[in-house]
Amino acid sequence: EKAKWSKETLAIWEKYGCEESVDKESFQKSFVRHVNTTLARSSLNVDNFSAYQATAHTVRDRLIERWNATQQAHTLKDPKRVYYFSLEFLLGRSLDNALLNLGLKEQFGEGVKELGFRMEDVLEQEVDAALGNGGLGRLAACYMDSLATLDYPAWGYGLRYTYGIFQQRLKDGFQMELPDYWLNFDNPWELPRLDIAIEVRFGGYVSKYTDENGRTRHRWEGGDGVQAVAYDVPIPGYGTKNCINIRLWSSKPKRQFDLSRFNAGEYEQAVNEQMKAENITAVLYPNDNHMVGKELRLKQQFFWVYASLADIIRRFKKTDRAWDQFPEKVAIQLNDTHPTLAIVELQRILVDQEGLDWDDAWDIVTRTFAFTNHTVLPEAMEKWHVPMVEYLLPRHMQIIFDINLFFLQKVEKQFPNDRDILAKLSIIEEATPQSVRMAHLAIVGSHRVNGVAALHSNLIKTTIFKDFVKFYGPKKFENKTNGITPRRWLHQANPKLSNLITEALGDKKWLKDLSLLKNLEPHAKSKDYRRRWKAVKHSNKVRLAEYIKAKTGIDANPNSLFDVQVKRIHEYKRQFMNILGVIHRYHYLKSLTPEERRDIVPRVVIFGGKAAPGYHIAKLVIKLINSVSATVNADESIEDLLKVVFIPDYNVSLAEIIIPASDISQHISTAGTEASGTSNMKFVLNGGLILGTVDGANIEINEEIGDDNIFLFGHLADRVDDLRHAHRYRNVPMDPDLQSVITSIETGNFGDSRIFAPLINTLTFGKDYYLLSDDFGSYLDAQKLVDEAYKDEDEWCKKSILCTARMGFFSSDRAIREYADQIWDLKPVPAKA
Ligand code: NTF
Repeated sequence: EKAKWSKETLAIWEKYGCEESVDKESFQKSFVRHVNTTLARSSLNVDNFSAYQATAHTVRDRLIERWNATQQAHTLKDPKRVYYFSLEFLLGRSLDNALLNLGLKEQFGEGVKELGFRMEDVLEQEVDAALGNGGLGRLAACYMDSLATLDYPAWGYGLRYTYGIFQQRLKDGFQMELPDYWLNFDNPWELPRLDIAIEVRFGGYVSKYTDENGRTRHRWEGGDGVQAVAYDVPIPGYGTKNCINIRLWSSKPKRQFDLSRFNAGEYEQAVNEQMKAENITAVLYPNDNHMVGKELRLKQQFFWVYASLADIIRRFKKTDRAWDQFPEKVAIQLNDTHPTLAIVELQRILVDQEGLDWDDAWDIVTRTFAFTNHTVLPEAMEKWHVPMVEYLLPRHMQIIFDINLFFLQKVEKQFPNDRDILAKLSIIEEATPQSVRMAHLAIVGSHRVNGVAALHSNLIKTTIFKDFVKFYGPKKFENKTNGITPRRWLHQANPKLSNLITEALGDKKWLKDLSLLKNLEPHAKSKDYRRRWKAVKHSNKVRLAEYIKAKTGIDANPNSLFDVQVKRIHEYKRQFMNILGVIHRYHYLKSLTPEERRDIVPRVVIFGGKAAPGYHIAKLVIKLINSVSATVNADESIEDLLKVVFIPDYNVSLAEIIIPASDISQHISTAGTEASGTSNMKFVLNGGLILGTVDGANIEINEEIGDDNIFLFGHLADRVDDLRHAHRYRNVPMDPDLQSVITSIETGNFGDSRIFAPLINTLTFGKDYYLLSDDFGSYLDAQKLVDEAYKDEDEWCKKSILCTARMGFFSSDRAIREYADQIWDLKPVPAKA
């Protein structure tokens, strides 16, 4: 286009195409302009929220510049790109993150102050983008931060839900869910691309025909269409000009409405189609580690992968390359099995539309995809009923059967006459009705499969996917231990600690190379440094105590030991064991003489987390925590020795307040159930110690930080099967300490005990599947060690510093480099200054 323009025209473009400045004055100029024009407000009518909007728009302008420059540079260079397919991106707030990653925090902070606002208040106005449930969605967000920071050519693809994860309120100690209508006000962190709209189809039928070469071909025809409209979310890297993109699809009706019906006066039916179309991306499914086989969810998955693949292929086709080069330009990472239909859809495009032979197409497909597994829990494994898939996606169902047929033929060849292994490996589960096992499809259609922590990656090879290892050999399966971004989880969430670290290390290089934190170790020996480290932790605890007071009315004394468990509420995560331990502590405290009490370390036990709306046992755990909280906090005889707090509506921005304030946090899943955990990494990075089981990434954290700096307890993963077997077939007596706590609940010490019967039954009739009784004794012992250790404040502080110093490995930068080198074959492409 440019070539066509006259010199004069070009000169005008260049004159005004210069970058927006980033100094204080230009901030103020943009801010006032946005107040007056974008917000259409007079300068006399600006509240904190308007100040947030004006600041956000000012930052957005600068973000878009970088976004444009990066996309242009990548288009020009046409390198291999990675596409991260994730049904969840739990981004949280964007303003503070953008200010820090762009290096604008100081001058813009000054600028806003002179205009009469405090940056802290401005930042508080932003609502979280909460398009995820928990660890899986937040991991995707950390990975995008690292991909941008390391200059990798990468895109995220996901859905733009109108409603994110529900907001949690408490009523009489019970969880209540409120819709998260996060788009109520304008969202400055997205760029609507209303011109990029892709028609997606459901239903219809398959027709067969013979092509000019005499080959039998298939065509998917008919069905109902909806539109996928693109919204782009810029993700700025830290200390680079690169800014990558997450493209989120929103569903819109194909036509405004059915004109014939409208003209016939059937207005309601006429808008029906419109409403149905908009339903698809209306709401995020609120289940963590649990599959619910709803048709709308399957529609979401297909809608998303269809639009994303069409978009990727459109980009690929611009360069006129042969199809066999597709995997040299495109890597697609499947974040769990949610996007597995992409494997089928790419095969359909190549065979039905592009006319490739099945085998050539399949080779391209398998070289393109790689699959990350995030859980071994059976209830989380995605399975779709064949009749449902057939009805919504008739051609895809045929292709799945064919993929399975060719796959099983190869299995048969390798293991002749082994019926058993065929049934075990089959993509189709033979039940009534039949189901598609999405994990099997994902493995067969990918060149690489990975778990998310060392133990987990070994477990998938020896348990759920062991027969695939027999067939493919072990090389297809590898480990990529999760990581977290130190930009958000230390620099942004804990600015005081970040400054103290920078001061000790001399510069901020550690934010891009977290292994440099090891140079903090010698400072653990400095008394003065320890004093200042402690002061930072204390002020973070004061900040959290203020938040707790404001939200719950509870007084949490910052001089107490802050003991935190914040994560989704789930039986396998064992918040139930934690609160039972609290009851045990409460009874113990009540049994002490005033003399004995003087030796007690006061504790504040803090809980937070959402339960899936249909998960009744998890909801009862929340109620029990709140009942115990009410009893204990009201018991004046206990004074400040024990406080129990449930902080409602745990989310990313709340995590940013809670995590830096923790002394000890609990990661106490039954061994072998938590694939990795990522908050464990965040706590330790912030100098919090952890109390945990030998599970997930706790194990690797232990290896890095050393036995002296972590409190591990409980049975190991290889004992779990036997212990469960014992509960099931023998009469194992309950741990006596646990028994007395249960009796206390049943006596009514924490309100009407009948409410809690189903919860208590999980330990008895439920055969204690998560092994609370087996681990309770060693849990209480570990808690005693925590109490003892905390009495020596100075020793504790040394441990705290060493924890932070030894966490370099857990940066998401390390994880992303491993993916890029070992799975994607991807090279950085800086967009340059
Ligand atoms: C979660 N899995 C795991 O439960 C966590 O242990 C892990 O840290 C995160 O993934 C990120 O890898 C899921 O949410 C899912 F979907 F697999 F159930």
